[in-house]
Amino acid sequence: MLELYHNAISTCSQKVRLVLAHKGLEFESHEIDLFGGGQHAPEYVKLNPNHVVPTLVNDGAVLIESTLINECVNDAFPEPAMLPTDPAARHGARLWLKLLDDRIHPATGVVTFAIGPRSILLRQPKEVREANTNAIPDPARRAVRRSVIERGVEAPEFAGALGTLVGLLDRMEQALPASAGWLSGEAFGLADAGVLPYVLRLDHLFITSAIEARPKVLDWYQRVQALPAFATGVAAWLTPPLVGMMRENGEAVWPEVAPIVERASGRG
Ligand SMILES: N[C@@H](CCC(=O)N[C@@H](CS)C(=O)NCC(=O)O)C(=O)O
Repeated sequence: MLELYHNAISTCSQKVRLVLAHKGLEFESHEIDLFGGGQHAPEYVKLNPNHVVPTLVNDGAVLIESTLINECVNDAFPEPAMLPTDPAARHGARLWLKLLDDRIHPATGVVTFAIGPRSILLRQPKEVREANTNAIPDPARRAVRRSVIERGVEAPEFAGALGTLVGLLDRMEQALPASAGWLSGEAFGLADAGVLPYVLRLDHLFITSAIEARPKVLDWYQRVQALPAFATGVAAWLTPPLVGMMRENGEAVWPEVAPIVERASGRG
């Protein structure tokens, strides 16, 4: 019996739902309202002391950290396999996961909060917004969150973070085979499920042209979106009004964002 504490739009939740869906696993859903501060509720923090989603409960075992959750799901439910069998190829797939955890996820937080839900958060009463920001346990993350909500794309952290995400697209373009092929090796796997939400987020923030400018990334993105697991694990959870609002907010700041994308492109 699987129970997932997650959020529809959260990248880390999307990557776990993609893996669960690819393996045909159903779960009892507990949606956490991140804009409303549900991640800081005392009963949730008992499960996930980092105040973040997702958390998967598998037969009473509480699993946190999306990359490690997906590894555990792949071990516990081996079919279809989502890592190659060759040790060096497994290492290659895991390098993508390490890159996501080390650099891409923090950068995505900056870019997302500077553009996407910023308008919702700025409309909240200041004391609610401050209470939710102050509840973030890590002081560095707390400071960055405050900075990007207050200053948007003008925040000092923004350009570097967006450059890191453009760098991900460039790495993918270099790594993907000329036609078809996956980041995880022969088949769609943990690296592809891990990367997808971050490419999707760029799309949702109106940074779509950076994806379209890289033919192998675009082909990979379209092939992931055609998988049944994408429909079940990602698309079914997206609410068009929220995605539409994020895209509109992205379009509004595109004049400031486009030159940063341009400068970062091809730098690796
Ligand atoms: N390293 C964690 C990161 C989880 C994370 O940052 N989750 C975000 C959503 S994608 C979250 O819950 N954010 C709530 C907040 O920052 O207040 C993982 O991979 O599970």
